[in-house]
Amino acid sequence: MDGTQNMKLYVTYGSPYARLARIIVIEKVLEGRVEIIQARTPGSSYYQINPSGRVPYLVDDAGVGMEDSQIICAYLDGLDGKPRFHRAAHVSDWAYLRLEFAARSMCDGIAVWGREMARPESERSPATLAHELARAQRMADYFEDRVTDPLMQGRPAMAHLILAVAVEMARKRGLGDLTASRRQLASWIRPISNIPSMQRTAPP
Ligand SMILES: N[C@@H](CCC(=O)N[C@@H](CS)C(=O)NCC(=O)O)C(=O)O
Repeated sequence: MDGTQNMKLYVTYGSPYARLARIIVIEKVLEGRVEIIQARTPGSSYYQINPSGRVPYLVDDAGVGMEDSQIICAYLDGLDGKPRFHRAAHVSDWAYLRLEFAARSMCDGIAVWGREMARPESERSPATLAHELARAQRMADYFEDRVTDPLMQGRPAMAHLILAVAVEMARKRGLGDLTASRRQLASWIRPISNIPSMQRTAPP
């Protein structure tokens, strides 16, 4: 490595999906290779770089761009040939994949809540907010029963990171503390929230 940040990761600091990519950059010691750039700043040409306009978006060493946290995290995690958060054993482990995709689904709903809350109050949809609040509560109940599963214990994989990022986003965006009165979820998230890469990427 020559210390040049050849890759570019476009983010917003409040996005849970961009946060996942930022966590992997830190965990895989890629900060010297990946420049983190805030997207969608006033007057920026981000829509010319990524026509979808979403974050995260990664431009690799060869200048090739890709969007979506799922592929970006897998790509960054696999650069050294030793993926830690995308284990070979998980690729066809349906029990693990069910948990990872349930966590993604929970995160998607909380992101919708966050987007709704970012609108002026008079433009918010009470029906959408109620729908997402109920979904988040159901998903938190689901994970309260599953965080003791060996697949959700031990070294974190993507399922762990996604669930932790979703729960922290809910708290930050005013949806509520989903660990309150969920004892298992509360003790599960504590050590994950304390991981330095989680702390360094906490939403503003
Ligand atoms: N499935 C995508 C979701 C990305 C996404 O929805 N990003 C949001 C920020 S949380 C975004 O950029 N929204 C802006 C828009 O849709 O215009 C992923 O995992 O990266």
